[in-house]
Order: sequence, then C-alpha cells, then structure tokens
Amino acid sequence: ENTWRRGGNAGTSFADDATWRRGNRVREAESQGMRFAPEVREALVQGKAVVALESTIISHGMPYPQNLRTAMEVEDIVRLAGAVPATIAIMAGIPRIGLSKTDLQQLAKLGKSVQKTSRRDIAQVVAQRRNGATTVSATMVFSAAAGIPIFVTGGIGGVHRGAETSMDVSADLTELGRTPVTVVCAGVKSILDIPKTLEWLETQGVTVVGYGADEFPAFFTVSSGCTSPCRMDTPESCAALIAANRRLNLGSGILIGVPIPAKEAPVGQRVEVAINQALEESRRGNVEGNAVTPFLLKRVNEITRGESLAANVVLIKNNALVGAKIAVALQSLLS
Ligand code: PSU
Ligand code: MN
Repeated sequence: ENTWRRGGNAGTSFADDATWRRGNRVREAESQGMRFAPEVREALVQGKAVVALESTIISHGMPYPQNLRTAMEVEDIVRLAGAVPATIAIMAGIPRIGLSKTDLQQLAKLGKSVQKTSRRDIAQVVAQRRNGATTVSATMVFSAAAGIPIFVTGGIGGVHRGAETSMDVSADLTELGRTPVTVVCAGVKSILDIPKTLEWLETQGVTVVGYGADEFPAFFTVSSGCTSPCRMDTPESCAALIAANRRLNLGSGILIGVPIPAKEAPVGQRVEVAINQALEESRRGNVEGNAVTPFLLKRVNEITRGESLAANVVLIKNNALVGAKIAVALQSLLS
C-alpha cells in the first residue's frame, strides 16, 4: 500500500492512484505557468486520449478564414474519433494547452502578426507577454510538459535545400531527437531536402515510420524516393511502438508519416512545379531565417491558385483522424 504518499486516506484503489499521479503532472505544468482548457485538463487527469495540435499552421501556414475553419474542423475530427483536441499557443505570455473558439478566432485573424515561436523563442514570448504561435518544436515542448504523448500537424520543418551553405535546419528535427512526443504528419514538403532531412533524423535518433507505406511521404505526393526506416499499418502497431519508446525511457521522439489520400495525388504533381518557382523566388529575394517556410507556403499557394491550400486541408484532416486513432489505441494499451 502506498497511500502514505497522499498523506493517508487508506483504502483507495490503484485507479485512484493513477488519477492522482496524472493530476500531479497537470499541477506541475500549471506551476510552470501553463494554463489548461477545462476539457483538456479533465481528460488528462482522467487518463483519456488527448491529441495536441500546433498553432503556427493557423497563423503562418494558411490564410484567413480557411485557417480558422480548418483549425475547428480538425478539432471536430479528433473529438469524433474519441480523443480530446488540445491546440497549443502562447496567448499574452501564457502557454495555453487547449484553446477556446474565441482564442482560435483571435489567432486566425491576427495571422502573421502573431510571433512564430519555436523552442528558441518561447522564453522571450513569455517574458514579453506576447502572443506566440507555436511551431512543431515549441508544441512538442509543451505537449511533453503537459503529458500529451501525441501531436498532429500537416508538415514538419526539415533540412532546407542548400543547407550545406545556409545551415538552415529546422529546430523541429532537433526537438524530435530530445523530446518523447510522437508527431503525426504527412511527411516533409519537397521545398526541403528530404534525403538530408531523413539523415538528420537518424543522427538525432528519431524513429521514423511510414504509415501504411514503404516510402516516407513528401506531403503533396506519396513518393519521396526515400524508404522509411520502418513501416506500421495500424493505429495499434503505432501505439505499441510509442509504448515501447516510453517503457524504455528513450527520451527521443517518433515521427509518423501518413501519405496524402490517393484522390488528392494528381495535385501533387502540379504543386511540384510551383515549388521550384517559389524556391527560385526566395533565392532571388534573399528570404532568410524563419521567414523562409512561410514565404514558400504562401507563394506555392498563390502560384497554384489555392490548389495547394485545398490539398493541405485534406492532409491535415486525414492526419488528425490517424493521430486520434493512435491516441485512443495508446490509451487502451496503457490502461
Ligand atoms: N510546414 C508546413 N506547414 C507549416 C509549417 C511547416 O507544411 O505550417 C510550420 C510548422 O509550424 C513548422 C514550422 O514547425 O513551419 C517550421 O518552420 P522552420 O522551417 O522555420 O523551422
Ligand atoms: Mn529555418
């Protein structure tokens, strides 16, 4: 009996003990300054499936009002699949785990005037009480602190083409190496150097999975020309992988690449042409640093007259469904 840890109250069950442990974790995150949406807090304490979602995709990844509509639809998909969505952002300096509809509206309308926040920027945004949209790296930081094991997004950052001179490697990749959160995405866009990105992930010790596919997906296309180091075909096998990572206390993350649904595939070919044009423009315009990814996403969408955005929305929703199923499978494995 370990009731002494709670200071008495003999006769409580192991189920209560687990609830107590999860509650402690949430209170620990709160003492670090994080604030939970009531629905998310309740789910975490009760041990229900929760899926984290990022916010840079809302502020910088898509234009208004498609960004708002997509953010809300993605949350609905997660709920329908039996998990609780937790969109993460920093609002007026407070890291928020789960946003209200009003928060989402504010973030979507503010768009690029919200600060794009990767791990590097977290302390500054909090100290200056600013609004910060979290990238994959920053969202992983808060997911881990909040005890949320799974996080869904569209695409992650990677090694940029020409990185051998620019050294532009997304902080998303190093975060995956150091934080035990599973990121479900549609792979890496071909605005990036995909083989170099996979090399970097290997160096960082990140488990990379092709979901129902041998090849690692390239966001708009099923094929990247690169074989995924491993393949999983069901939510249950992904959950088993996450459980093993956790049991072994590896401390590193897992990346699950879900290929674009087949009916969207023709769009991918047309987007490839736009990507090459956008890359050329970014070079000519000397676009640098964390402005590179938002610039390329915006230009590709303009050149394809919204076709890339429509595919983007389909992808994220598909990822949300897969991610929520994995979260539910993981929950039943752990409980
Ligand atoms: N790739 C996309 N859409 C996005 C992003 C990347 O297809 O919205 C965003 C994500 O938030 C990602 C960030 O974490 O860009 C990476 O930015 P950078 O390349 O500056 O590290
Ligand atoms: Mn960069």
